[in-house]
Amino acid sequence: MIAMPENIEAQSQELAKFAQEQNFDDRYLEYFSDIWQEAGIKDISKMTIVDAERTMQVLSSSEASVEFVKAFYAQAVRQGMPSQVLEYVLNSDTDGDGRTLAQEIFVDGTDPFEPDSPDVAPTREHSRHQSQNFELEI
Ligand SMILES: [Ca+2]
Repeated sequence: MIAMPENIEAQSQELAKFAQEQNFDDRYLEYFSDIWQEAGIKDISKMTIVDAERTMQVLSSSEASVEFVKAFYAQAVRQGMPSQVLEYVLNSDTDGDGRTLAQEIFVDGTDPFEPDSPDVAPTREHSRHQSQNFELEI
């Protein structure tokens, strides 16, 4: 289940370091607080694994970017998220693609809540077709 336990401490430190370097603006902080609220968490320092699951569900159902997910948990670290909860989050593989959240946000740069298939690039074929085909409807 746990993919790389020997690195979890390093990953936690990495996130903590990232948190120190960040200066989130008010807009970000507002998004964060929406997520805490939606997940029903009032005190980050008393978070449990169940709470962590809920934050991941909320992030997963929102259209959060990788950067946002990283920033969100970095801010949580700053606000005292318990280390065992952080480790749980970092080790989680919500999308079941075999890569942990930590691997996805630090190494792959992929969405930790969506399985990725990098070999399947979206086709651009019809964008050209569409532009030739516009209609003046207004
Ligand atoms: Ca994954």
